Amino acid sequence: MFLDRVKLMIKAGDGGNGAISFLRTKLVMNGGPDGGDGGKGGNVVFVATKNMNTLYTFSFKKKFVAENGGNGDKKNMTGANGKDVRIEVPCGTVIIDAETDKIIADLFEDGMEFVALRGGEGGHGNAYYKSSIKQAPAFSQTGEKVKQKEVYLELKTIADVGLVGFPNVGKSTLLSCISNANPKIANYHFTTLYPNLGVCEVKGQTFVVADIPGLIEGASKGQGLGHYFLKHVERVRLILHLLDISESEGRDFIDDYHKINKELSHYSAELAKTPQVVVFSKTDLLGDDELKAKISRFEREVGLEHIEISGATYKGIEELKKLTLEKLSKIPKKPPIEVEEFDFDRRQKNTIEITREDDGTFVVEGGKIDNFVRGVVLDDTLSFAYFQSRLNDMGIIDMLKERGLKNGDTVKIKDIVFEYME
Ligand SMILES: Nc1nc2c(ncn2[C@@H]2O[C@H](COP(=O)(O)OP(=O)(O)OP(=O)(O)O)[C@@H](O)[C@H]2O)c(=O)[nH]1
Ligand SMILES: [Mg+2]
Repeated sequence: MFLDRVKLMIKAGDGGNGAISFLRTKLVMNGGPDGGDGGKGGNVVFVATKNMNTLYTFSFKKKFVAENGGNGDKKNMTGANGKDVRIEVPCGTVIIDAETDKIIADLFEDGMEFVALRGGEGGHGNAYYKSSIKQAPAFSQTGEKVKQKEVYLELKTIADVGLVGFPNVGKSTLLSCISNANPKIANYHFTTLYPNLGVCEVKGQTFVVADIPGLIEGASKGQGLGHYFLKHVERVRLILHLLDISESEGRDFIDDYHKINKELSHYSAELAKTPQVVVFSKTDLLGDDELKAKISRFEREVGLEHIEISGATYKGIEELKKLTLEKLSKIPKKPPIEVEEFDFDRRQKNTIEITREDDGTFVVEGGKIDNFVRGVVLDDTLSFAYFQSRLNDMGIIDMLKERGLKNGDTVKIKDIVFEYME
């Protein structure tokens, strides 16, 4: 099975909670606060590897969750940081935000890494809150909770060369002759059901060849499987366009040439501009004179660079490998897909927004608030007093007053609802 688009659920680890603890030893009865901070949650990291070429593994596993940070402990022990979850994907995997459909990364090169989601921050332990006024804070901060997200992975194969042509023209045969790949070859249409990749070596240099199956007339409009696979030709630098010059299936080979090109240009204007070399296959099935006559006709009517091969006798195979390498040396690598400036893992830590409900209640929201209320323990007077004084320090009371806050008005901050008193 070939899988080149999947939806995954990913989640970074939550931060660990800070601890509440006071030092107690034989010698010190009522020591100071020593609750340690919580550890940071693990990240979600995607890693490109050349050892995979489909997204097949994701048909079983679609959920990836990084480890949560450990909670802080007594004796100022910081919680352990959560382990990252590392997701290996084939080179050429594009990561798309399922919510906005925006591309967030293009992992085009082996070893490339992308941190998609960062783990939550650990909460501070009560030791952190000790000050000259609060000698014994009996509260700590909870770890930052992070949300899960959904992404699509879409594979746009990274190959240097794409083999295109009608079914049965000998694409897989050619791939098996020039590379280490061992594709299925048979005398019927759609033998190959998904793109095969092979590495071809010439004079100590290598390039990657992809056999793109299923292209037929109407492919760009969704006929057959071709349209589905055209995205794998998008990034090739050179197209080897195979034409069965023996016309073993009764079609006109020049007609085939135009039809395939039409599909490529319908799919994308960019693809139509990709340099091509025409490869005449199955030349062993023609006599010399017949072959010559057909080639002259092609030269008159089309006039594109071409080469003759036979997968049966190996004629032209070495020449084709050398020609391909020579061509590639002059064509620059395609750049990765441009990714828009966009923070997928957006956490607006500094925002404060004030709105009013129908009954006049003031609602305070925003990233800064999320962070701040993590430390409030409602049934602890010290903690609540700390919360109130921080509301002043942070300028939130002033902001509320600007919006018309008066004595007796109700204020809602996350789960905390209180009546304002000057
Ligand atoms: N005589 C001869 N037969 C060939 C040559 N190349 C391929 N064939 C035969 O043509 C048939 C189709 O070859 P494949 O390589 O499977 O063709 P394909 O283009 O990959 O076909 P699909 O995967 O169906 O798109 C097989 O029976 C091959 O043995 C050739 O150069 N000469
Ligand atoms: Mg094939």
